[in-house]
Amino acid sequence: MSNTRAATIDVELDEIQGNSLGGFNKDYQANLFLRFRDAGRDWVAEITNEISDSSSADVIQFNNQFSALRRQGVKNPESIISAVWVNLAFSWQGLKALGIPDAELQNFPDDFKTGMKGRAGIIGDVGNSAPDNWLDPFKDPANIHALLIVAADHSQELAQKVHDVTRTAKFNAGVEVVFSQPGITRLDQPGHEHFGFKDGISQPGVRGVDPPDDPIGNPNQGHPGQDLLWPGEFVLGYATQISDTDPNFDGPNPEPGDDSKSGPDWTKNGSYLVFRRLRQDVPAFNQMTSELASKLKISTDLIGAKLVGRYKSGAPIEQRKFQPGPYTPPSVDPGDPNAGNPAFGNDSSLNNNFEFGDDADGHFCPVSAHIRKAYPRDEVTPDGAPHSESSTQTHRILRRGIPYGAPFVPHDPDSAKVDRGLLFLCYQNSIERHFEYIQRNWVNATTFPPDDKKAQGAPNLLADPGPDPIIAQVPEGETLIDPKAPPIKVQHFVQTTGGEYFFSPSISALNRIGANQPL
Ligand code: N7H
Repeated sequence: MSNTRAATIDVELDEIQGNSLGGFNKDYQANLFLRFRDAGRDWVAEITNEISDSSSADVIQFNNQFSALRRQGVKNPESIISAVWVNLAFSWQGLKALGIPDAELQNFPDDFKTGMKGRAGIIGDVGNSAPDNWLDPFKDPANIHALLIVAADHSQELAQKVHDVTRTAKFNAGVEVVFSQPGITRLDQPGHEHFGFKDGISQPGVRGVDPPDDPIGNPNQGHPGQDLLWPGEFVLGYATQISDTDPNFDGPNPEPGDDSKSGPDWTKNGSYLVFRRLRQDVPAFNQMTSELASKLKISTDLIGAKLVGRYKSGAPIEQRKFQPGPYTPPSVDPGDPNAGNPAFGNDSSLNNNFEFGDDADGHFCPVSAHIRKAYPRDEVTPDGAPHSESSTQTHRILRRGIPYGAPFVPHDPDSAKVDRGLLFLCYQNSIERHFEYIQRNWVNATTFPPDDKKAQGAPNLLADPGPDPIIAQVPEGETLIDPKAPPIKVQHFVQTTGGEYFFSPSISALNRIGANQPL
């Protein structure tokens, strides 16, 4: 990544809803799935007033202030500043229910028109993750017209806002709540998901939004290890990544590609949103990791890190770059948090600054680890070297997930029965090219990442990598944890229990929909 050409772009942040480019990042979130009645548009006009104050410009400004307070040593900045955000996205059925003309509706891409239930076969929702086993509201997508997201720093502020926006005459006349799904971060382990791992560390950097922040002055890098991508990968109407590059260039192509376009013209500054309700069986996951640890004679910390690619603290397992001299793995695994340097988990200048190319056989970070399957960085992909990294950067997502359900309390039989998991949300310019591509070609593909030496008759790996050991929807997989040992059986404890595809329009498009004006 030695290129030094700077590239800037103006992004209309006031026009773009805040959870896409900004990221709400709140402790409390209400997710209201709505069905429109005939007067749905009048309510859209009303709620757009709220959404105008929850643009990406508003959210980014707030998040910057919040981070500045943290840097000054304030432990709980939400006791000094807080905000409540509101965003809205429509399913294709919802746009239809609002009376968007058929010629425009047909212009949307097939993935969005078909919806998540219809695409279950493509994204691998089978067995207990199949739509027949989803929660009732998601079994009948014709009733899910919109997703209203309300997010807040404090539970009382969230409750008040939800009350305010759902008690108006226009809401009662135009909308019905089909399903309400609360999200709440783990207050016992802030920033960690229910299996115990720190989440939300690695996100793509967006040009025109995230400033270059690289100590060696590379204008194409955000935080060290975070490539800056063209905003059109996530929002419509802007330059995109180019999927190939000069073979001598190290890193993704920094030149701007064509502007992203999808659906009718009024989709500019909009983004496609995937919502997925993923249940996690935490006691079963814990039991499996301790059984695997005794079988392999390693610590539970290390087996967890091998499955995910990061220790629970967030420290990447791939951290040789920071070891002085040639790295030798310790003969006894010191375990998390003493593995390597615990600061790797929290320090944004360290915790994402790694690649996989020097560890092609997965000796340190298994080729099957969740973060390696879901974002292979400089890994050779089926698109083939030397363009792999440029191509990989056309399949990134802005993840905006939040846990749901109370954390698991060991030895409490009632706690084991609680429904808990992750509400997985992500934004992109095309669901097929981003979320679905990751599911289909990487996460669920047992041969991904490919063995780059196999074709030359000297394979690096003893077997195929296997499915993603954390999120693959088949009950278990043969997973390659050690390149020179036979794969091991890993059971999977994440189950899809519902979801839908949405489109999050620009704020001016929302205004025009509400006012019943031509789009
Ligand atoms: Fe994953 N986990 O706790 O194990 N994820 N994820 N994910 N995930 C990541 O780097 C997890 C899910 C991605 O940039 C971390 O920010 C769980 C889906 C991507 O290096 C952890 C669930 C999809 C990344 C988890 C779940 C992805 C990522 C490390 C479900 C897409 C960034 C924290 C219950 C189809 C990789 C971090 C990168 C990171 C976990 C779901 C994708 C700890 C438990 C459905 C792209």
